[in-house]
Amino acid sequence: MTIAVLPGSFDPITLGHLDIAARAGALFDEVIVAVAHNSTKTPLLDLETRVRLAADATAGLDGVRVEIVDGLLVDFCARRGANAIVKGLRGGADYDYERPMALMNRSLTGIETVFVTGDNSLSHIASSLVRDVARHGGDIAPYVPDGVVDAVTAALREA
Ligand code: COD
Repeated sequence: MTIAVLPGSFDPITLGHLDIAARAGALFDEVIVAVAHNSTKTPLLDLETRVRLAADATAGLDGVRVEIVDGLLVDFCARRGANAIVKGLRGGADYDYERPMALMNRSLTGIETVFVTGDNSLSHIASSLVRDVARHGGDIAPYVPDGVVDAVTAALREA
Protein backbone atom coordinates (compact mmCIF):
# COMPACT_ATOMS: atom_id res chain seq x y z
CA MET A 1 0.00 0.00 0.00
CA THR A 2 1.52 3.32 -1.09
CA ILE A 3 0.39 6.48 0.64
CA ALA A 4 1.12 10.08 -0.37
CA VAL A 5 0.42 13.30 1.48
CA LEU A 6 -0.51 16.37 -0.60
CA PRO A 7 -0.19 19.34 1.76
CA GLY A 8 -1.27 22.90 1.24
CA SER A 9 -3.18 25.87 2.53
CA PHE A 10 -6.03 25.31 0.05
CA ASP A 11 -7.28 28.86 0.64
CA PRO A 12 -9.31 28.09 -1.43
CA ILE A 13 -8.85 24.77 -3.25
CA THR A 14 -8.56 25.42 -7.01
CA LEU A 15 -8.77 23.39 -10.22
CA GLY A 16 -4.94 23.38 -10.13
CA HIS A 17 -4.93 21.60 -6.76
CA LEU A 18 -7.60 19.20 -7.99
CA ASP A 19 -5.53 18.31 -11.06
CA ILE A 20 -2.54 17.47 -8.83
CA ALA A 21 -4.73 15.39 -6.50
CA ALA A 22 -6.06 13.40 -9.47
CA ARG A 23 -2.55 12.83 -10.85
CA ALA A 24 -1.29 11.75 -7.41
CA GLY A 25 -4.29 9.43 -7.11
CA ALA A 26 -3.14 7.64 -10.25
CA LEU A 27 0.34 7.11 -8.77
CA PHE A 28 -0.45 6.11 -5.17
CA ASP A 29 -2.99 3.78 -3.54
CA GLU A 30 -4.03 6.50 -1.10
CA VAL A 31 -3.64 10.26 -1.22
CA ILE A 32 -4.24 12.40 1.85
CA VAL A 33 -4.99 16.00 0.98
CA ALA A 34 -3.57 17.65 4.10
CA VAL A 35 -5.03 21.07 4.87
CA ALA A 36 -2.54 23.08 6.92
CA HIS A 37 -3.92 24.39 10.20
CA ASN A 38 -1.07 26.71 11.06
CA SER A 39 0.05 27.99 7.69
CA THR A 40 2.47 30.93 7.77
CA LYS A 41 -0.17 32.71 5.69
CA THR A 42 -3.26 34.26 7.31
CA PRO A 43 -6.09 32.47 5.54
CA LEU A 44 -9.21 34.08 4.11
CA LEU A 45 -11.24 30.91 4.67
CA ASP A 46 -11.38 29.27 8.07
CA LEU A 47 -10.01 25.76 8.49
CA GLU A 48 -13.42 24.08 8.59
CA THR A 49 -14.44 25.71 5.29
CA ARG A 50 -11.15 24.85 3.57
CA VAL A 51 -11.53 21.20 4.66
CA ARG A 52 -15.18 21.04 3.56
CA LEU A 53 -14.45 22.51 0.13
CA ALA A 54 -11.48 20.18 -0.38
CA ALA A 55 -13.56 17.15 0.68
CA ASP A 56 -16.42 18.11 -1.67
CA ALA A 57 -14.03 18.74 -4.58
CA THR A 58 -12.18 15.42 -4.17
CA ALA A 59 -15.23 13.29 -3.40
CA GLY A 60 -15.15 11.78 -6.89
CA LEU A 61 -11.46 10.81 -6.75
CA ASP A 62 -10.85 7.20 -5.71
CA GLY A 63 -8.44 6.80 -2.81
CA VAL A 64 -8.24 10.52 -2.05
CA ARG A 65 -9.26 11.81 1.38
CA VAL A 66 -8.89 15.07 3.28
CA GLU A 67 -7.37 15.63 6.71
CA ILE A 68 -6.06 18.52 8.80
CA VAL A 69 -2.31 18.76 9.37
CA ASP A 70 -0.89 20.69 12.29
CA GLY A 71 2.72 20.93 13.41
CA LEU A 72 5.53 19.38 11.42
CA LEU A 73 4.43 17.86 8.14
CA VAL A 74 6.92 15.01 8.44
CA ASP A 75 5.45 13.98 11.82
CA PHE A 76 2.00 13.79 10.24
CA CYS A 77 3.46 11.73 7.37
CA ALA A 78 5.09 9.33 9.84
CA ARG A 79 1.84 8.88 11.79
CA ARG A 80 0.00 8.03 8.56
CA GLY A 81 2.77 5.74 7.26
CA ALA A 82 3.15 7.90 4.16
CA ASN A 83 5.75 6.97 1.53
CA ALA A 84 5.98 10.40 -0.04
CA ILE A 85 4.94 14.03 0.00
CA VAL A 86 3.46 15.25 -3.29
CA LYS A 87 3.81 18.86 -4.44
CA GLY A 88 2.48 20.41 -7.63
CA LEU A 89 4.78 22.44 -9.86
CA ARG A 90 3.57 25.30 -12.04
CA GLY A 91 7.03 26.47 -13.00
CA GLY A 92 10.50 27.31 -11.81
CA ALA A 93 9.34 29.61 -9.01
CA ASP A 94 7.40 26.75 -7.40
CA TYR A 95 10.46 24.53 -7.63
CA ASP A 96 12.70 27.18 -6.02
CA TYR A 97 10.16 27.58 -3.20
CA GLU A 98 9.60 23.85 -2.69
CA ARG A 99 13.17 22.56 -3.04
CA PRO A 100 14.47 23.65 0.40
CA MET A 101 11.34 22.22 2.05
CA ALA A 102 11.81 18.93 0.22
CA LEU A 103 15.44 18.76 1.35
CA MET A 104 14.55 19.71 4.93
CA ASN A 105 11.78 17.13 5.09
CA ARG A 106 14.10 14.42 3.74
CA SER A 107 16.79 15.47 6.18
CA LEU A 108 14.31 15.24 9.08
CA THR A 109 12.89 11.76 8.45
CA GLY A 110 14.08 10.54 5.06
CA ILE A 111 10.71 11.07 3.37
CA GLU A 112 10.91 11.87 -0.33
CA THR A 113 8.98 14.62 -2.10
CA VAL A 114 7.51 13.76 -5.49
CA PHE A 115 7.01 16.77 -7.76
CA VAL A 116 4.08 16.48 -10.14
CA THR A 117 3.74 18.78 -13.14
CA GLY A 118 0.22 20.08 -13.42
CA ASP A 119 -1.84 20.63 -16.56
CA ASN A 120 -0.32 23.57 -18.42
CA SER A 121 -3.76 25.11 -18.95
CA LEU A 122 -4.05 25.48 -15.16
CA SER A 123 -0.55 26.78 -14.48
CA HIS A 124 -1.68 30.39 -14.01
CA ILE A 125 -4.05 29.44 -11.21
CA ALA A 126 -2.98 30.19 -7.64
CA SER A 127 -5.17 30.53 -4.54
CA SER A 128 -3.67 33.97 -3.90
CA LEU A 129 -4.70 35.18 -7.38
CA VAL A 130 -8.15 33.67 -7.00
CA ARG A 131 -8.62 35.58 -3.74
CA ASP A 132 -7.36 38.76 -5.37
CA VAL A 133 -9.67 38.45 -8.38
CA ALA A 134 -12.64 37.81 -6.07
CA ARG A 135 -11.70 40.68 -3.76
CA HIS A 136 -11.82 43.06 -6.73
CA GLY A 137 -15.15 41.79 -8.02
CA GLY A 138 -13.91 39.42 -10.75
CA ASP A 139 -15.39 36.04 -11.65
CA ILE A 140 -13.43 33.15 -10.09
CA ALA A 141 -15.81 30.40 -11.24
CA PRO A 142 -13.52 29.23 -14.12
CA TYR A 143 -10.70 28.50 -11.68
CA VAL A 144 -12.32 26.71 -8.76
CA PRO A 145 -14.48 23.65 -8.05
CA ASP A 146 -18.21 23.97 -7.30
CA GLY A 147 -19.06 25.61 -4.02
CA VAL A 148 -15.90 27.68 -3.76
CA VAL A 149 -17.36 30.85 -5.28
CA ASP A 150 -20.08 31.07 -2.63
CA ALA A 151 -17.67 30.35 0.21
CA VAL A 152 -15.14 32.94 -0.94
CA THR A 153 -17.88 35.53 -1.52
CA ALA A 154 -19.26 34.93 1.99
CA ALA A 155 -15.79 35.13 3.57
CA LEU A 156 -15.01 38.40 1.80
CA ARG A 157 -18.33 39.85 2.93
CA GLU A 158 -17.45 39.04 6.55
CA ALA A 159 -13.83 40.19 6.32
N1 COD B 1 -0.93 23.78 -10.59
C1 COD B 1 -0.08 22.89 -9.99
N2 COD B 1 0.20 22.88 -8.66
C2 COD B 1 -0.40 23.83 -7.92
C3 COD B 1 -1.29 24.79 -8.47
C4 COD B 1 -1.54 24.75 -9.87
N3 COD B 1 -2.34 25.62 -10.49
N4 COD B 1 -1.72 25.60 -7.45
C5 COD B 1 -1.11 25.17 -6.34
N5 COD B 1 -0.32 24.11 -6.60
C6 COD B 1 0.49 23.35 -5.67
C7 COD B 1 1.56 24.21 -4.98
O1 COD B 1 2.73 24.33 -5.73
C8 COD B 1 1.77 23.38 -3.73
O2 COD B 1 2.61 22.27 -3.99
C9 COD B 1 0.38 22.82 -3.42
O3 COD B 1 -0.34 22.91 -4.64
C10 COD B 1 -0.33 23.58 -2.30
O4 COD B 1 -0.41 24.96 -2.63
P1 COD B 1 -1.02 25.99 -1.57
O5 COD B 1 -0.75 27.36 -2.08
O6 COD B 1 -2.43 25.64 -1.25
O7 COD B 1 -0.22 25.68 -0.24
P2 COD B 1 1.06 26.36 0.42
O8 COD B 1 2.17 26.46 -0.57
O9 COD B 1 0.62 27.61 1.11
O10 COD B 1 1.40 25.24 1.53
C11 COD B 1 2.56 25.29 2.30
C12 COD B 1 2.58 24.13 3.29
C13 COD B 1 1.41 24.22 4.27
C14 COD B 1 2.45 22.81 2.54
C15 COD B 1 3.95 24.21 4.01
O11 COD B 1 4.06 25.47 4.66
C16 COD B 1 4.12 23.10 5.04
O12 COD B 1 4.53 22.02 4.67
N6 COD B 1 3.80 23.37 6.33
C17 COD B 1 3.85 22.39 7.39
C18 COD B 1 4.81 22.79 8.53
C19 COD B 1 6.17 22.18 8.30
O13 COD B 1 6.34 20.98 8.31
N7 COD B 1 7.15 23.06 8.06
C20 COD B 1 8.48 22.63 7.70
C21 COD B 1 8.59 22.39 6.20
S1 COD B 1 10.23 22.17 5.70
